[in-house]
Amino acid sequence: MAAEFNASMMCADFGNLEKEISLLEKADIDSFHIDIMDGRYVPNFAMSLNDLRYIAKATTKPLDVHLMIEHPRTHINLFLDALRPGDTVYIHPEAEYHPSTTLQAIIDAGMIPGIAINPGTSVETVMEMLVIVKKVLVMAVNPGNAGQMYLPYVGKKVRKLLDLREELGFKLYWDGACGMDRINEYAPLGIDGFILGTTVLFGKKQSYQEILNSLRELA
Ligand code: S6P
Ligand code: MG
Repeated sequence: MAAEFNASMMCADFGNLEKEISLLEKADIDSFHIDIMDGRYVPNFAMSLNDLRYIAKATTKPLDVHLMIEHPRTHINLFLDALRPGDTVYIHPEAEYHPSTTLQAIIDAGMIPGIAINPGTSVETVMEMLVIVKKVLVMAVNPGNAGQMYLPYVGKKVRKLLDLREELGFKLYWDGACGMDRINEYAPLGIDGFILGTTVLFGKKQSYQEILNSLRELA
């Protein structure tokens, strides 16, 4: 199956958000990736609840909410209430005392549960959660900022996760420093999707349509 392409909306032009959403929809983006931060779990703020509410109203495409916040269980209902059934919510297991309780709350609300795995987190430490979740977001950069350098040691972990994917039944997505080179290398291995930010999609001379057309030829 062809890989999905999701737009990392923290990289969009916030002065023209409505237009950005409509151009990405016309280019047939698969979903909108929304990076929620608290300035504590990661050293940045990026997007927040009102941004999520706005995008949820502006599109019928699926949303992909990446929670980079401490103890997401405390505020999870605020986010779940802003979503539609079938949207995805990723948490970082390190940010929660009891991550599987939070994942259960996401499942009970009718959303797709996911975990994000940091570059420094090994597969072994999240093995039990891999059984529960439907999606895994593998971070190729440390969470918090767009435009960072790819951390090549993550490649070995991606291959390990691809091996486990069939057995455990989750989908695998790539987040961070994702360009043509990464897509060229990892799409043929069967990765399910890529989160696109400043590396390949935003702030370029080509239109979203042109960029996504050439990425689809690769994947
Ligand atoms: C990072 C965040 C990501 C970035 C995206 C940016 O904390 O989770 O979703 O927004 O990776 O992409 P790029 O190509 O600028 O690294
Ligand atoms: Mg993200």
